[in-house]
Amino acid sequence: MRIDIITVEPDLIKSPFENSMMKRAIEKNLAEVHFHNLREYGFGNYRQIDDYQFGGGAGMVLMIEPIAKCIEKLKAEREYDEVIYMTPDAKTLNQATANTLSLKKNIIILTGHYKGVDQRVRDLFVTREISIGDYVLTGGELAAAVLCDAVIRLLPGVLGDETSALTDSFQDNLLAPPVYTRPADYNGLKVPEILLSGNFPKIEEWRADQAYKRTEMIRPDLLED
Ligand code: 6GU
Repeated sequence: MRIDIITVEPDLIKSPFENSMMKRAIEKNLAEVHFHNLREYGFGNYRQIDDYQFGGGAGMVLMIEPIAKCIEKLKAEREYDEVIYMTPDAKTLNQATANTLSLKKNIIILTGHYKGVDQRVRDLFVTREISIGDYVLTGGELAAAVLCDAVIRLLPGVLGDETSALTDSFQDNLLAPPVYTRPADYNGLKVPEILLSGNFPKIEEWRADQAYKRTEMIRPDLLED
């Protein structure tokens, strides 16, 4: 999978890709990630990329031309399955969307800043808009890194244990059950007996029950869909 990220703050977004799982995925050539500094497509000596909004109002808006130049350059080089715009005024990211995107070959992710982008960018280029939750971030960069993490870890070969992505919270729309490791007794706080029993069918039953109870308690909304 190839991901092209268009951003005003490349340095802000790079570090998650240089560590841990995403770094390994990139080193193993399972994911290819490229950063494009929108500023390089700006106007004039100051490389201007934003301007005041028509109709008045606080906050600068990213202009269409620099973004169009960058997207059109990329599209001339290869075909893209999606152009995703990260913005708080969109549907929120969930596991189903991450699963869908993990099957794509080439995607562009555009991250907004300031008051966002000129609406015509969204009308003309964007195929999907994603928010990561009901709160406002300064820019879409961290949100884009979150999206990439959720997607890249699903690519075949990225996670060591092939089954582990399938038993994540949300893969079945349930929260994950509690997990324990050594010691079996910490100052009298004991690990549930069933986990030490070696009875794997019973253990799976217990885990499913715990996942359901935890979901009912913390995220009953997940049980509604
Ligand atoms: Cl994608 N961008 C911004 N700026 N804020 C957000 C967001 C995205 N998702 C949640 N809050």
